[in-house]
Amino acid sequence: MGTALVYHEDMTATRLLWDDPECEIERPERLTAALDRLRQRGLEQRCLLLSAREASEEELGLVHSPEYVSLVRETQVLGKEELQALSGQFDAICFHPSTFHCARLAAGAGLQLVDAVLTGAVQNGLALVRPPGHHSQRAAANGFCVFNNVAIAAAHAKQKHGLHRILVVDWDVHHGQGIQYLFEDDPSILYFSWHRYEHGRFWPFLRESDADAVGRGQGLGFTVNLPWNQVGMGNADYVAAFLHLLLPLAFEFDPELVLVSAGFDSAIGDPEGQMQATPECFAHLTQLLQVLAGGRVCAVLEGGYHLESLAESVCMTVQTLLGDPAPPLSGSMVPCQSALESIQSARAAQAPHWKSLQLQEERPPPLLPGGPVCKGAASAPSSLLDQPCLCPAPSVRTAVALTAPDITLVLPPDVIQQEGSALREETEAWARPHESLAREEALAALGKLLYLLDGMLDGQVNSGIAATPASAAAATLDVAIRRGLSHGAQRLLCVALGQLDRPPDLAHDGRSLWLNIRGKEAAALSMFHVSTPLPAMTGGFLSCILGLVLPLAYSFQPDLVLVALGPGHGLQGRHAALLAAMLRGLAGGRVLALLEEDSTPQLAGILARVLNGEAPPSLGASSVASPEDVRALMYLRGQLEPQWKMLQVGAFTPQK
Ligand code: X5A
Ligand code: ZN
Repeated sequence: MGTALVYHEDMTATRLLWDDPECEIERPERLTAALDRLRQRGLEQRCLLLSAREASEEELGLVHSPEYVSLVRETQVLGKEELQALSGQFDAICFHPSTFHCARLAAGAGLQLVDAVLTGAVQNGLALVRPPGHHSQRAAANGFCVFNNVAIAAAHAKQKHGLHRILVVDWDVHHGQGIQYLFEDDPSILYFSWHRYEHGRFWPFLRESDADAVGRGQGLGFTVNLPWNQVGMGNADYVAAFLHLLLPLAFEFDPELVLVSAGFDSAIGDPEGQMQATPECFAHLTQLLQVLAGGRVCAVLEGGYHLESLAESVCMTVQTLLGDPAPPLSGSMVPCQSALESIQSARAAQAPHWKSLQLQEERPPPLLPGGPVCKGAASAPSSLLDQPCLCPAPSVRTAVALTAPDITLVLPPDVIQQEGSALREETEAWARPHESLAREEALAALGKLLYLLDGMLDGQVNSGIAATPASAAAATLDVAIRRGLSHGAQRLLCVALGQLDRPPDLAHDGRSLWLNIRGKEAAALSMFHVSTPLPAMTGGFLSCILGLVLPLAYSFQPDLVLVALGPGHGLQGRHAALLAAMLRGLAGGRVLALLEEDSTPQLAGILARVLNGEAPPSLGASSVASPEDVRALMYLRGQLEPQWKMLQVGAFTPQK
């Protein structure tokens, strides 16, 4: 469906006319650096380019007062001294004669992007704009921001497109207090912001940036603040915030559109943020948001002042919007204590308003009494975590290798149906230990699977789907795991649904993590051998994915993922699609899905599209997790948290 890139070079016009150390970082080169890098990477060429238009005064009036719009209009004819005097009336603002024009283009760019997405011209997009918007208020410029681009886009999406639920994700390192003030009492706009806070000692020094500001009136619970009280937050902290705070609320909210206040001053190297997240992290954040709202994601640039870091992070965002898999995250995935405290206090503040956060209130007793069940290695295999992952630059994004290619299987043009098969002798050699693989059909399926897996391990193919004969699902999976581990995978994550047992002689050496989701009780036989029941309802399924599967997967940092839908997997198509879409964030998207031979073409089709980068369908309003689901999850968290640190979310303290 495509990705829009909205821009206009006039937005490079506004610049600082006098000495002001606070404003000087917001320079025209921010836009040119980002755009040049997009060109260099061949990303601009893959987008639908839209030339930004000016927002009308009526459109600005969606969130700003007429008097304020007039005041900004009048700056066009002011001289330098007058501009400087007027700028002084606001905090961190430096007007220029071109400010009004640029700010109208910035707001207009957001409107155009929303229109392009909501009319179906594109799936998603990015608006590269100056000046930024999220600090601007109904009648005030603030923090380099003149008109509130994202707030205007949200109000427009409601008014002109009749939307009822819009999620605004503000990943800029500053608190977008302007957006918060504008929608404080509006339950149709869920505003999430994380920001450098340092207990109130960081700009804009507001009490209402803290986690206990949760909205007012009808809007209670629709403002979500995650204050960072230390600098140096990194990839693990950001991903943990998404998994444990933003995404549970976002799925419960079920937005029709996601707007991103995409500031990149939260990235490594930025002088304002002083954070540590690498550019790849923004690929992951983007990919995680793309599972919402049917993939309708509109990102609008806010801050980002380190030109190199900004340019790289913008590329990561656009590349992901285009459907490319996110590159693996570097560094060990262990959230810091301060981040966990912040996430926990935000969860506690929001818990009264969100069912998905009320899970822990009942504090169930351990499922199995007695001592620790984890008998694996005592800590994460750090030496293994440091090994470089296989480098993905595949020419084929997704390949489908089914044994009986179904003509009713509708695939996107760039998903290929694989014809090839591994050599007969080789296939037989791998099949030999398994009686169930002796039959001709089983061998044929295995040959295709091995060929596909080799293509993935060689880096020619990124992701794929292969068939397993019903009678030989476990044996086929066993061969796939062994072959993966002996042909280049350093760490293999296997998510097995249904009746599939862990291959008995698979070593607990840290090279594979086995997660079985099936109808039995929760158990962690070692840190590399986990099983949990399959939740029946959407709410339980979501908390299993966000609270267990992804934290384990992000902690383990696999370079190959196998997802097997085995006998009796009981997974609904849309749930399978969501699981595949989210696992695609691991291993650079090197995900192989194994389906039972008699799976429907619908299931194969939806998985192929999702693995190829299409958004999974929305799940709709979801039920809450059942007490049994919650108990299983809590039990496994308790067992595995010491080893897999991304599972950690601090103890829940119920509010009065
Ligand atoms: C959009 C943005 C930052 C203002 C900082 C003022 N504004 N010290 O990042
Ligand atoms: Zn910022």
